[in-house]
Amino acid sequence: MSLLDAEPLRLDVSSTALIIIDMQRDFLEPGGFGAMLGNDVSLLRSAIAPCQALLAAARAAGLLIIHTREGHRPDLSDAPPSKLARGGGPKHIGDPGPMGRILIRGEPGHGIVPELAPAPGEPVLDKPGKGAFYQTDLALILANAGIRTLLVAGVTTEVCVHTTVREANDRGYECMVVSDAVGSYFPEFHRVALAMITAQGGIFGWVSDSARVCAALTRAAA
Ligand code: TIU
Repeated sequence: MSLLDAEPLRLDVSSTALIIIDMQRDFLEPGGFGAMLGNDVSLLRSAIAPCQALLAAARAAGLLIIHTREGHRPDLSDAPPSKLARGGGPKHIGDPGPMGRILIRGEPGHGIVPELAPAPGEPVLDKPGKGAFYQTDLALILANAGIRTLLVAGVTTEVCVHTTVREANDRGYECMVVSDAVGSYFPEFHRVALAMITAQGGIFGWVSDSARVCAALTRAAA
């Protein structure tokens, strides 16, 4: 399978995984960390319905589905001081927020939005950084499952999605970023981040939309 031959998109379900990045309440819900920093969370919430469609199609096709969450230990020992110091707003990681301590594992705001709740058996990966490969067992999980291609969804397009795609690209994975299933607080960053992925003949990977990817999954599962 080549993702270059994407008309119509063909997917090998046995070597493809769906990874949904950081669809957490703290980033997506009004009153969460993202909203507290002055961001318009509706720009991220538009990715929820396409992610739901992808989840349903991926589950029906029997794909490996991985969910990630960005966050830290309650004692913050896994958070670099540089990360804790930045943010610009009145609140920082670890501070009390409306949904518990901000981006701390186990707190309500750290959880995945209920619309995209992981199903039993779907790995949920806690990551301390932006990239999903950094200090996690993602590479091991993918290798054990024989995965070569990642369908990538989640937030935010230019931060955790991009970092993960770059990490995956250097490790030899094909990445297909699902344009309407990713989102950013900054529409211009979203647009340019997607353009950067496919520039120069697919410098980091490929971009499609949820309708085409779901159709490909449905065809592959038939
Ligand atoms: N998941 C993710 O992208 N974390 C961020 O901190 N994103 C921002 O855009 N800030």
